Amino acid sequence: MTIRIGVIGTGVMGAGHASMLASQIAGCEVVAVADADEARAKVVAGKVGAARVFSDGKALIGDTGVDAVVVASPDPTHHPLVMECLRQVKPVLCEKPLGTNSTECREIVETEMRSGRRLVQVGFMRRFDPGYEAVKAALTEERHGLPLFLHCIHRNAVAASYTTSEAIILNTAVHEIDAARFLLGEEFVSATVRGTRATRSAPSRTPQFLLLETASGVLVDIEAFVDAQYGYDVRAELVCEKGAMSLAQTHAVRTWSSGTVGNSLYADWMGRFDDAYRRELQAWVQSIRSWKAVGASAWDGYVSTRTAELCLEAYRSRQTVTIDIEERPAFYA
Ligand code: ISE
Repeated sequence: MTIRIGVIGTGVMGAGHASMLASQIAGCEVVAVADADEARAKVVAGKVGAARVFSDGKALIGDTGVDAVVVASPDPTHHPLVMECLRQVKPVLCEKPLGTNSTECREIVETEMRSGRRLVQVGFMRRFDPGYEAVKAALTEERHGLPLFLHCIHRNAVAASYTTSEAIILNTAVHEIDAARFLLGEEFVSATVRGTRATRSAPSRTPQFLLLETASGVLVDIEAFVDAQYGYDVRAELVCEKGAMSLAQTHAVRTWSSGTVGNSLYADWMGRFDDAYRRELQAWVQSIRSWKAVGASAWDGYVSTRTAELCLEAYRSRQTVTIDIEERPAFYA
């Protein structure tokens, strides 16, 4: 059975997902594309061979020829579109964040639980990155003993001019929040957050430094800096009792020139996590066929946003904030 997919949103992420689904993912076809900018949707639909184009995401979800939906439209549309997918009982892969706040995410969780079926996957693609997967496997087997520190770096070359200090926590550092939960398999209990001074290339926002503690006492630090100018750079090093593991950097090219040797960097996440996106999409399509959910759940979407919100509180108050996440419902075990 070929899964007929509708893609909502044709910006960088939506266009990327549509093209990957159409050309590299087995067991599916892209049959419909939606974007408020219908002309842009038409261009993407033409490239991926989708016959139907919509300017309204909800109309795409209601199309009887669409079996499953990718939501990659602007963040404020995620909650209403995912709620509509739940109403229409259609599996949905929603880009992060699941909602603009934890109340919206919680409503999705409650509605999905009432439906009795796991229909929502959140696009935290790092869970499908071979590097993060290898670190998780080593941790699960306790190959290097128990974890003590997780050092994370998340640098973007440039951010959109409207990006705020708050968005650096809610939209950028939230990746590390989810990745740390995925690796360590536990929740955070406290957060302290500070901004540095602003940089001269982006005076309206400050790079962020987050220090979080998990329930078992692992310390996780996150540098989130979206104006690093030189390229996209994501790193993580996990220090355990008798060994340490660091994500191998994946590089496009190594260059010898002018007396130096160096690796080129990807410009953004689309290149660095290309493999992770492909594996995420393939796993999602397979999960629809087998009705066995994979990846980050709606619960993970809720917890990551709730944790990021509390980090925001810690940033604003300059106080250490307690994080008290409710027990995970058995539905998401
Ligand atoms: C963006 O939305 C992403 O999801 C990227 O992975 C991240 O690096 C970037 O900072 C976000 O704005």
